[in-house]
Amino acid sequence: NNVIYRADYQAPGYWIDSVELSFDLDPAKTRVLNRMKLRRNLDAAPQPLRLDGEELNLARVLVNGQGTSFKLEDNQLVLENLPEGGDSFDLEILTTCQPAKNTKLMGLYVSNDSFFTQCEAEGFRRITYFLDRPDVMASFTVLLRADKAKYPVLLSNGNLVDQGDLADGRHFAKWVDPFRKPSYLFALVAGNLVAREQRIRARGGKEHLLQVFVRAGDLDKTEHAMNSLMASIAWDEARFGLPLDLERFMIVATSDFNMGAMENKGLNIFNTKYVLASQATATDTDFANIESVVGHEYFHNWTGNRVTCRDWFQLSLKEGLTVFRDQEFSQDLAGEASARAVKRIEDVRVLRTAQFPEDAGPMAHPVRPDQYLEINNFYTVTVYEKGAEVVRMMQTLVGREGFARGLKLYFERHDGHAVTCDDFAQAIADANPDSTLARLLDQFKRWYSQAGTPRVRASGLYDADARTYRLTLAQSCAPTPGQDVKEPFVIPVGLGLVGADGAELASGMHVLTQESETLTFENIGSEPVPSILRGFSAPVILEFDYSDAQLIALLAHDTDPFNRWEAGQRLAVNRALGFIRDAGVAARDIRLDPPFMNAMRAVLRHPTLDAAFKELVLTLPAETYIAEQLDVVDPQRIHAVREAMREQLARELAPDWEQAFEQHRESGAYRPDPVSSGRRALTGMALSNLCLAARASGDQVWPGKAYQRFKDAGNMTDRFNALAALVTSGSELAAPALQRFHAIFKDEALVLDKWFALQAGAPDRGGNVLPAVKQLMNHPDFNIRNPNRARSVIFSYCSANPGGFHRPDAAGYVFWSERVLELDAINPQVAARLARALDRWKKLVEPLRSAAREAIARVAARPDLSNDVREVVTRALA
Ligand code: B3K
Ligand code: ZN
Repeated sequence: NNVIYRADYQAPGYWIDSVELSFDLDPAKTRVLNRMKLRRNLDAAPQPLRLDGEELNLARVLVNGQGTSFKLEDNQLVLENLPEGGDSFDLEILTTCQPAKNTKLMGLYVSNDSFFTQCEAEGFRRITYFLDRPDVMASFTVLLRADKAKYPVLLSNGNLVDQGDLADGRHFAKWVDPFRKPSYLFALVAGNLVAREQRIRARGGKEHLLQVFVRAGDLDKTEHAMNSLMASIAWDEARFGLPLDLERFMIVATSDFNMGAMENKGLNIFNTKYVLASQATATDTDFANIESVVGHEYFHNWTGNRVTCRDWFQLSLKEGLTVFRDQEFSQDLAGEASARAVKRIEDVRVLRTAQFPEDAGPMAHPVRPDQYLEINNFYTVTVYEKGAEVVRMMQTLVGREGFARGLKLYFERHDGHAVTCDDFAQAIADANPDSTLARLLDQFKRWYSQAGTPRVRASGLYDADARTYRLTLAQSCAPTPGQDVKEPFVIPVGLGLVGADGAELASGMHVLTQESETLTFENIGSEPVPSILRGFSAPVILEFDYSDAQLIALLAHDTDPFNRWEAGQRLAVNRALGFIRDAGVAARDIRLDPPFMNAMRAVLRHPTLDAAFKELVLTLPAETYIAEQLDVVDPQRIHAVREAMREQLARELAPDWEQAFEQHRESGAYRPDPVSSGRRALTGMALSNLCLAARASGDQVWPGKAYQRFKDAGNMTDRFNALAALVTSGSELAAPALQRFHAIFKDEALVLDKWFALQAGAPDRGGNVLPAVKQLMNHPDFNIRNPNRARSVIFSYCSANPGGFHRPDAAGYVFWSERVLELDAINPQVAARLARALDRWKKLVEPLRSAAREAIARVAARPDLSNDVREVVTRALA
C-alpha cells in the first residue's frame, strides 16, 4: 500500500526557483516545454531528483542544455547525475499529453471545446514533470500558443506581458505571475470566451481589472458574480486590511468541474454553478452560494496563496480558515443580527448533518489528518467545516479584534511561505498573549489532532433556599479509527439562564477544559432554564434532559436566536425518536401532541420573527440527522415517521400556512437579499405544505394554485418551489409541470440539473424513485461524464434520498455499486464521493446492513480500483 504519513514529512531535496512553460495547445496532443531553474536544498540529505509525472509522454530531458541519463519509476522521472553544490542549474523537459482524453478533469482537459486546468491537489504532474508539492514555490512564466479562431482567449496566472499572431492561424499570449507559487495554484484557460469587465480603484488608489469569463450566451448571468467579487475585495480590506495584490483578477466558468471552484492565483476557475445566475434561472440559494464561493476563492488569495500549506496534511490551514472567512463575509453582508443568525443556523445545519456523521464513521479523521492514501479524499467537511469551527473558537477566545491582530501577525511572519496549522495557531496566540487561547494553546490544539465529535453532558440543580443554580458540564469523546483514547478539549460554552417568565437572568461564556466542571450561579430567584452552547459556540453534541416545557420556553423567549431554533429542533427530534422506537405504531397513526403543534403555530404566526427564521424552525430535522441519534437505523422507518410528521403539520396548521402564504406571496421586484429570500422560502414551504395537506383530502385547489404559480412565477425561486411542491406532494399536476419545465429550460444546463435532482430526490412512494432514476439516466440530456449532471441524478438519489435509496430489496445498493464502478473508470474523484454514500452502513438495521456490506465488498473486490475509491471502501469495511 502507498499510505502517506504526516510524520514522514521531509523538506524537498531540491528547490525550483523559476519555471518557464510553453504550451502548444491541441486537444489530441498538447506539447509542453518546461524549462526550470533548480538548485539543491543544502539542508537536505544529498539525493536524486525525483519529479512527479502522470500520463505524460516524455520526449526530451536536458540538464544545462545537455542530454542526460534518467529513469522512469512509477510515475516519477529520476535524475541522478546532477551538478553538485548549491548552484542553480537548468532542466528542460519536453512532454506531450492528451487533454481531450482526460476524463478525470485533473491536469489539462477539454470542456465544451475550451481548455481548462485543475491542479490541486496533484494535477500539475499531469501537465509536466515537477516537484508537485505545495512547499516548492516557483516563479512562473507561461507562453500559450493555439489556433486563434478556436481559442481566441488565452489566459494564465498573473499579468499579460505579450501577445500576437503566429503563422498558420495560430496566436500566442505570454503571462508572468509576479508571485512565487506552488504548482497546485497554476492555471491556464484557452477558449472561445467572453468577459464581463470591471475596473475598480482600491483604497490605496491602485487600479485593478476584474474579469468574469463565460461562454458567449452566458454574459447576462455574470452580474451577481461580479458584484460578489467586488464585495469580497472591499470586505477583506475593511475587515482584515488585506488588499488585492494583483493588477488583474480573473474568474472563468466551466461546466465540467469536479468541485465548486479553484483559487488559482489571479485566475480562479469555477464550476458554472457558482458563477451563472439570473433571476429566471437561479434560486435564492444559488445566489447565496455564488456570493459565498466567489468570496471563498477570493479570500484564498491571502489565506492559501500568499501563505500556503507546507504539506497536504495542513490543508485545513487554508480551508478551515477560508471557510471561516467566507462565513463571516456572508454574515457581515447579511447585516442585521437576525439575518446573521439565519446564516449561522444554516452553517451549523451543514456541520451537523454532514460533518458529525463523517466524524462518527469509518472516514473519521482529525482536522489535520495523520495519513492518507489519496489526498483528494480529504477535501472533507471535517477539514473544511469543522476546521472553520476551530478557527471560530479561536476568534471566540481572543475576541474579534484580537483575531484580526492574530491574522496580521500570521502574515507578517509567514507571507510567501508554506507553513503548518501549528504556525497559524501560534500566531493567533502570540498576538494575544493574555488570552485564554495563549494560556491553553497546547490543549486547544487537540482540536487539530483528535478526531470525533465531543459530547458535553450538562445537568442542572436548583437550590431554592440558597437561591443558587449549579450547572455541571462533563465532556467525553468516543474512539475513532486509530484513536482509542481522547484527552479533554478546550470547549467555549456560551451560556445563559432564562427565567420562567422569559427574562434573561445570566449570560456569559465558560471555557470548559476539564473532564467535568460545575458552575454556580448566585441570586437566582426561581428555577431557570439553561440556554447552553449559545450561537453553537463549539462543534460538540450537547446533551441536557430538557423537559418539553423548558424547550417551549426557550423557543419562545431565548435571546439567543440559535438556541431558540435549537429548542424547536429538539422538540421535533424527541418526538421523531419516540415514534421511531414505537415500532408497533404505523407511521400513518402517529399523532403529534397539542403543545408541540401550538409551539410551531406560535412561531409561524409570530408577529415579529423573520420569515427566514420561521422557515428554519418549521423545517423538521433531516433524516440523516435523526439517524445519527440512533444506534440502529431503519431509514424506511425514519422516512415514514418524518413524512407523517410533516403531513400532520401540513394538515393541522393549514390555516396558518394559508395565512403565511398570503402574507408573503408577493416579495416585490426580485432581489436575492436575506429579507426577500426569506419571504420566498417561507412562501415555498407554505405552498408545499398546502399541497401536501390537499393530498390527503383529494382537494385540487392548492395543487391548482401551485401549478398557476409555477407557470406565472417571475423568478426561479418561486417557480422551482411551486414545482417542488407538486412533485413532493405527489400531485397529478407534477408530470405536466415537469414536462413544461423541461421544455422551457432545455438549453439551460444548470436548470436541467435541478430538474433531474428534484426527481431523483423525490419522496419515495412504494419504491418508485429507483425506476425513475434509471429512466432519467436514459434521458437524452443525461451524461455521466459531466460531474454536475452525474451528481444531479446519481448523488441526489444515493446520498440525498435515504427513503428511496435504502430499499428492502437492496436494489438501491446494487445500483450504487454499479455506478461507483462505472464512474471510477471515468473520474475517480467523483466516484469516491459517491462511494461514501454507504459510510454509515454498520448502523443499518438487518437485512439492510448485510446487503450494504455485500455491495461494498463487491466494489472492494475489484482489482483495478482507483486509490480514491479503494481508500473509501477499505475503510468502510475495516
Ligand atoms: N481548493 C479547492 C479545492 C480543490 C479540491 C481538490 N480535490 C477549492 C476550495 O476549497 O476553494
Ligand atoms: Zn477553499
